[in-house]
Amino acid sequence: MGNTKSGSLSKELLEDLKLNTRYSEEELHAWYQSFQKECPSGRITREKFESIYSSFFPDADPSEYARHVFRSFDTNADGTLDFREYVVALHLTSSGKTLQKLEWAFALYDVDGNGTISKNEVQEIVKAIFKMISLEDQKYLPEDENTPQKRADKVWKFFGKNENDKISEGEFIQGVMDNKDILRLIQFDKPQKVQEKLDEKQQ
Ligand SMILES: [Ca+2]
Repeated sequence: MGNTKSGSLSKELLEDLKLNTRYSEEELHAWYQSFQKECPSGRITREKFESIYSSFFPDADPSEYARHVFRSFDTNADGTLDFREYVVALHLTSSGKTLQKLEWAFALYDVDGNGTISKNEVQEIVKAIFKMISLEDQKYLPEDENTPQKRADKVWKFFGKNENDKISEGEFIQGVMDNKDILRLIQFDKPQKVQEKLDEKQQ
């Protein structure tokens, strides 16, 4: 592997990222600098990722959710993210096309990576999402979705599934596209806020 000089973004990688994300050359250079500073090894470990994520949620416990997000980003499952994986992932989850975002959401929910989503997997992610919502905010959730169990039941019912059924990627994407309510139930509803903080951090 051609290891590029530390401190500068290789031309190849720059072209690649300009093509695959919405970020400009200037932004990518700036991101790269701060990435190098935070992660001199050129890779973000899961622990580092969790600690960055946690700093956005002082009143809650996002470590479980961060662990799932990290897994969904770490596509070759080597336990770290390099600069390219990191930038592409942030692009996809913040400003990617709807289909790309839903493919990512499917990967997030497919905890064991076997290509289908089980009800247990929905419960696991929803539980992690709840840990990021402060107890105060949880009081304002609608009655039929104010616990992880109720919310998972609601999602499962929407897809018309029996307890032991599975959801395929195609069904998942179609279902969410057909019903905005489901999108709201499956996602953590402050992604914009998180993104703003991430952007701030990159300055
Ligand atoms: Ca699965």
